[in-house]
Order: sequence, then structure tokens, then C-alpha cells
Amino acid sequence: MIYSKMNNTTTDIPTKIDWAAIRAQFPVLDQEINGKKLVYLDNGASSQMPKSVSDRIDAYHKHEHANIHRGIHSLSQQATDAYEATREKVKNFINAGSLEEVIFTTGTTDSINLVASSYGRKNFKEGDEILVSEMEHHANIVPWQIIAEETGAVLKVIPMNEAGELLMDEFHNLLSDRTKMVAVVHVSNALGTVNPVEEIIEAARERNIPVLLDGAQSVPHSKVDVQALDVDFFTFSAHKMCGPTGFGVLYGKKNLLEDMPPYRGGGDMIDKVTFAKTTWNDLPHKFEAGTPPISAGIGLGAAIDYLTDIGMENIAEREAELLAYATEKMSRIDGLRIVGTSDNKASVISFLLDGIHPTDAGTILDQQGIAVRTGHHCAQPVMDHYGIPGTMRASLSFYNNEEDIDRLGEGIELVKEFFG
Ligand code: 7TS
Repeated sequence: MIYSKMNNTTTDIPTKIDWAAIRAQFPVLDQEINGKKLVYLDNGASSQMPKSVSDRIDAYHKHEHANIHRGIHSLSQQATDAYEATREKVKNFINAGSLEEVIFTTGTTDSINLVASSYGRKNFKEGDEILVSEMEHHANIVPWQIIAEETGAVLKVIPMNEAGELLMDEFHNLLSDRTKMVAVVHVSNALGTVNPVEEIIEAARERNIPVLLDGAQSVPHSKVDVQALDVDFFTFSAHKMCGPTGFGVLYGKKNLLEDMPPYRGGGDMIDKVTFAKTTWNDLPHKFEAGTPPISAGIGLGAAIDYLTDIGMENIAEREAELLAYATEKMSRIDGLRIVGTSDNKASVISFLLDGIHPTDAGTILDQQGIAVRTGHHCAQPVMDHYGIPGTMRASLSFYNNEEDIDRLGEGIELVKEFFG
């Protein structure tokens, strides 16, 4: 048992979780980098994998591997069942309405490209507007630019303030009869801002405009309920939620997905093929051409089991605690400026050190065994907003601890000493 729930019939005793025991389930954290104990603070780029997930993937390769959806033989059916079990787990995890609404992709980037290409090609025309925000990851900008170029649609941008919060008045002003899609990040990877997506969805809904939320940084850190949100499309990646690379999800409302043409053609996505005409398979398979990364899909299922076992509410609570600890600690460091200071933030701290280039600082931190990301974080418009080339970014996960944050603090002091 990784944690214990203490239930008392007379008083409400909160769930007590042994976070140290949870951390011990991540073998990768138990190593030295450059002669120092690893402090991994780059979870926004990719989170680490607990042993239960890597064991599950390993077991698949050792005992269950076969192609799926096509074999009459037992091994193929077993692999299909294991892979499709992930669809059920995803459905429950995000509370999708049906399995048909859960499309497997190779990740957030792939999911957004699917919607931009398939929905956009069918529905956008000259003069239509696609609304994105100033704090998007490139994955939620470039696919829309590509389809805009093809269809004559144009991109409009919701601006943000200095704290890194969307200017909601501007958002409401930008909505019009020309708006044909609102595509916004749920939680910013570069700033940590949690956007007011309920307000965005409600306003778009009044005008019958579909909303896509990029959930790459929200799903790993808090409970997401796509039906409660009433969102039309929702995207995320397995490798940011303790799962493997090469796998992700597109949630879409069934009526929208049914109206959309296939994104890629090939095996598995067809009903009947003749040289005269081909008809499409039903949802969700219509959007899943070719052999998928089967082991990665099974790995995502194991990751969801793992996160569910701990409880997303507990994860959110622990990460909020770590964020508060880190913010307080870093605010006290002379010459350190936090970029992204919204009151509503996920566990991401982007920062700058006076007169020191982020890449130089990151290199010195790496020598201390401390992994942070430096650069523009694939969100160049955010950096343009602040007039900076990039930041250092510490992105925390529930398996980090106060000691990691203390080590980061000490590392930053060393960077400052090094650069005088
Ligand atoms: N959207 C957001 C908000 C992201 O943070 C990322 C990846 C993506 C989309 C793309 O996800 P992918 O799995 O398809 O690559 N973000 C980061 C990051 O912050 N550092 O490295 C990758």
C-alpha cells in the first residue's frame, strides 16, 4: 500500500499520504548526476515513470506483444483487450461521455493537429477567426496557422497582463460571429497560470463556438471532468502524467467527431475499401490509422491507475503545498524575478536571475545535479511579451519534496556566486 486513508467515524481526519514512499517508487530519482543526487524539476517537459508503469510495459513486451484489432489468435486478442482497457480508463479519468469520444494519438501536438486539420479543413473559410491566447505552447499556435493559411481564416490573440493572466475583457471583445474556434491552454507551461476556462467555455457556448482546451499541463496535476467543463475538444500527453512518450489523447464531443473527416488514411480506420470508394470505420477508430504504439497505450493505462490510486485531489493539494514552499523560498533570493505571478497557478515557477543568461545558469545547476528547463519553453510569444529570450523553469511534481526545493535554492546561490 503506498498510502493509508484514515477514516474515523466521528471526526473528519484528512487523507494521510506517505509521499516519501511514493517518491521511492520512481527508480530514476535514485541516482547521481554529475556526482550529485539528482533533483528533477523538469516535470513540465516530461514527468518520470513509477516502477508499476515501466513493469507493465515490460510485461507486455515479454508476454503479450501482438498487433491489435486484427488477429483471431489469442495473443492478439489479449493485446487488444489490454490496449482497449486504457480507453475505458481514460474515459473514467476525464469523465468522457463514451468510449467513442476518446481518440488515441501520439500526444498533445498530434491531437491539436488532428482537430485543426480535420475540423478546420471542413469548417473554416476566408475571413473566419480562430482565437488563441498569447500564452499558448507552439503546439496550439502553429497547427492553426497552417490551416488558416490553407483556408483563408485568420488567427486572433487574447492578450495577457504582466502577471501572465488573460485579459478577459479583451477575450469577450474578440468573440464575434466570425469566430469559428477558441483554442486555449488550460494551464500555461511557461508561466503556470491556470486559465479561467469555465468563463471562456460559457461565453463561447452562448455563440455556439467550439472550444479546444490544451490540457497537457492540467491533466497531470488536477482532476479534469470534460463533461462538467462542457468542453468540445480536450488534448493531453501520456509522458507528462507518469506514462510513456509517443502516446496521447484527443477527447472530442461525439457529434463533432462524427462530422469530421478522417485525418490520416490507412489500416484500421476503414470500413470497406475499393478502388472506387472507401468508407470509414466508426468512432473512435476513424481517427486511428495504422498500428499504434501499443505498449505506450497500455503504459498510459497503468499511469492512470497509478495516479487514480493516489487521487488527483491529493496530488493537487501536495503540489500546491510544494508551489507555496518554492515561491516563498525563491521570492527571498536577491536578484531573482519570478515570471508568471498569477494567484491561480499550477506548480510551475519560471524565473530570471539579474544579469545571468538562463542557459548559463541552467548549466551550473546541471553541474549540481539539478534539472530545470531553460529557454523559451516552446512559447516564444510569452517571451516576446516580457521582452526576454527565455527563462529558467522549475516544474514540480507530487514526488518532489522540500529538500529538492532547498537544493534548488542552494544551486541558485552558487550560480550567483559563479557569475559574481
Ligand atoms: N501544450 C502544452 C501546454 C505543453 O506544455 C506541451 C509540452 C505541449 C502542448 C506539447 O506536448 P507534446 O507531448 O505533444 O510534445 N510542453 C513542454 C514543455 O513545457 N517543455 O517541454 C515540452
